[in-house]
Amino acid sequence: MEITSGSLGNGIPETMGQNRGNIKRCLEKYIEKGRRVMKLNQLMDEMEIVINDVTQRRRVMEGDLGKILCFTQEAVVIPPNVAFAVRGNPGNWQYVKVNSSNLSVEALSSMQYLKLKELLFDENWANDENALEVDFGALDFTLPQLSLSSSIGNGLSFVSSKLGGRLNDNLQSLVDYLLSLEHQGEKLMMNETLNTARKLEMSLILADVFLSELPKDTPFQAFELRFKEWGFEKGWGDSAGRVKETMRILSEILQAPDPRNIDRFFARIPRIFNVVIFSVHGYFGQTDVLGLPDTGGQVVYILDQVKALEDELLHRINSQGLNFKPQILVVTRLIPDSKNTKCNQELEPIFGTKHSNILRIPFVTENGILRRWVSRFDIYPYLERFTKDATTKILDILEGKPDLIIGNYTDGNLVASLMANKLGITQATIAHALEKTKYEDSDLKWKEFDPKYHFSSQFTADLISMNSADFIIASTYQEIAGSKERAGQYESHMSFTLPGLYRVVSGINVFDPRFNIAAPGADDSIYFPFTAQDRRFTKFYPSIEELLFSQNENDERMNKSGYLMDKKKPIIFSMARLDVVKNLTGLTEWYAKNKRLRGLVNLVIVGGFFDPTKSKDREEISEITKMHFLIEKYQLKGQFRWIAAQTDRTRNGELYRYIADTRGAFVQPAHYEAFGLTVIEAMSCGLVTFATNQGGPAEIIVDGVSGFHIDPSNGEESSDKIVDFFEKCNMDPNYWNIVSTEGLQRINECYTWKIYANRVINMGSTYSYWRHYQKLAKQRYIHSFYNLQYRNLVKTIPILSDIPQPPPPPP
Ligand code: UDP
Ligand code: LCN
Repeated sequence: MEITSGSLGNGIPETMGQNRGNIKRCLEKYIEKGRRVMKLNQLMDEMEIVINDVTQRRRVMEGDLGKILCFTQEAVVIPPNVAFAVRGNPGNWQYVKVNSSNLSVEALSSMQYLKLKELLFDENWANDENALEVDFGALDFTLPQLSLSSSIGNGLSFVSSKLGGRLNDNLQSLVDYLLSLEHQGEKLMMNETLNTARKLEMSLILADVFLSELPKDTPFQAFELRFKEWGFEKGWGDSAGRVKETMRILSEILQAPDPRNIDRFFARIPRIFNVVIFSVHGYFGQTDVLGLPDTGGQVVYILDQVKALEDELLHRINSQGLNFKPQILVVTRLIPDSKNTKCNQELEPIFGTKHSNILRIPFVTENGILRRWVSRFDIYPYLERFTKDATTKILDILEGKPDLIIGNYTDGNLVASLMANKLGITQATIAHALEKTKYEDSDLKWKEFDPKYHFSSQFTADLISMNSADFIIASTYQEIAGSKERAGQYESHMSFTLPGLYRVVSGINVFDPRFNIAAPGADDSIYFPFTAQDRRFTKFYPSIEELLFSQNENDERMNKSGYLMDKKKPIIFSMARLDVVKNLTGLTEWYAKNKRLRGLVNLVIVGGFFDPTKSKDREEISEITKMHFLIEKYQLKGQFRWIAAQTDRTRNGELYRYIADTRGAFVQPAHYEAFGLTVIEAMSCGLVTFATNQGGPAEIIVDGVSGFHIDPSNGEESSDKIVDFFEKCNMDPNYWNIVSTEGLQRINECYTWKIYANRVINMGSTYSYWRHYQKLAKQRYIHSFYNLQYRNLVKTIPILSDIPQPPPPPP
């Protein structure tokens, strides 16, 4: 095997090794079934078939083919060639084509590799020399990028260090930026008197001498007028001591900009007061909405986020010596047919905040206001009009522009991009989940998926908003760049193809300094340790016991959903929306098949409805049916209880603790979980947690220390791991406590809303300045892409009507 390009590194062989015979047999096996995409596990399985001797197989794995396979994510087979997509490190991809006849190796560009994939799905298009290629990277070449995989997601510190260099050459840009600061028509920090770096420097020296004479706690108002004469406005601090510190930091920056001071200074600048947060789909409300279709962690996250951000803003505004009120508006869709929720109410104050509200704007179509709920997959045709109506209302309520717009999920991010771009406002995006990674080959097979999921519109919208955002907030590293084994959610948008539509040569770069990690937490007034007996919500005990154990023979629920015979057994518990990806039916089947586990513990599942006719969600309906089937097939009644979705968060908090009292465990078995708030909630209650190794939970939990990872693709291994734990607890009753305590410690150190809010507001301040370095050309490119691609794709999605539609004619 020969590598023809000298540029390949990172473990890819340079020269031919031994084992030619075995390598050839292996490649011949791969090409035997003709053209196809193969995943790593298939490649390994087929190798095992061909080379069944363990020693020989080890030799192959230590040799040239092994060096490729070790890092391969997938391969495209087009006889006589097999092309491998090799990922040496997070964010670092290389592509090689190996000829199965003569074992020659050729390095491919990502574009060449994508074309090979396309040949499998749309040959004519793949061969079209003028097929559309999307290349956002071509517009970013002048901007600095991170270079180390380990630094991905640490954009803010990188930006601070780069700003140092830029300020060295151009201090005036900082002066101009400070001169632009104002709120509600009031100038902040300084006025035109200080319009050059030199003048500013001189006045700072003067002010420093003056402040040194004053007691530290002298209020700003005491010297406000004197400061104004020198050109300084309010916003530097609430007291002489604080003002002096802020001015010193700026003086040091003007003398020699260094990243630490830049960080500290931007954290003090009065730049963010009013924030708009878009979360368009679902039933966005504060009560009785969780468990409704599409309404899950995103709502929980945003409501908790608002409280944390408001607290942080109030604290900062106070220490800046200002008395403005921060306003946060969560903007969502108004749903007239709101199922007894408040989702038909235009303005609703947010509990636990002083100045934050939910603003609801209806979807309008040619037929007027749309009354019904719309799935997040079908939502795109309404968004442009929604943005327009929302913008008018927001400007009216805030009496001006917001300072920061944060989008959530594809729909909210797109709306945020449109509004931010139109008004020239700093924009952040939050994915929660990028659907592309949830469904295997959703890009290659987009034509198959589109009638149901409209992924062509969704992926196009995602590309638009991730490229127009000033900064991107991620919950974990893995969300951006995955792990050693698996590509990250954003990483999967680096290069991909939608055959027949467009080829993404460069969609997003995970080394982009716009990426930042700020992990959410759990509301500590609801999710606190089970050991805090005096704080426990004992009033819920009767209703929780009823939920878990009622055995009323006439109870419709019990007959259908099972009951628990032995109340003394520990309970393993799971709660999620009843989507396929959450794999609650998978967990039920693992449990059902594992005799040891069934003998030791009960299983309780919360999610969905019992009656499939009550659901309007396609996936939920199929999962409900499957759950009923499993209960019957495995005769689960007596050991298993299925409880419908629960909308009361406070009681859910107590439910986690109740399960902890049984010395049970929370199990999160998802095929893939973008972040996983339930994992944080369970651990915050001190409940031992087993969670999927696919996605966020793999990073939240340190396996075997603060909880356990389970493999959703290997139910037998996973259920054995759970039962082994309970057996170990029977031998050593303290073992449960050790894992529980470690879990709590992990949460306190890394997953709190306070840490989150501080980071996000710092990002808002710094990127509001950094965004001036972004290129106009990129915005224009995004605009064209929106107009020429996105708008056309959206036209393929049917616009819903409130008038009941006749059933489709029989086939
Ligand atoms: N949840 C709930 N009742 C249910 C199912 C879920 O209150 O019947 C809550 C759960 O406590 C968590 C959120 O919904 O706060 C789910 O968030 P997660 O990140 O686990 O998943 P998502 O639904 O966002 O995919
Ligand atoms: C959406 C998801 O799918 C979850 O994994 C997250 O925890 C939730 O949003 C909050 O970000």
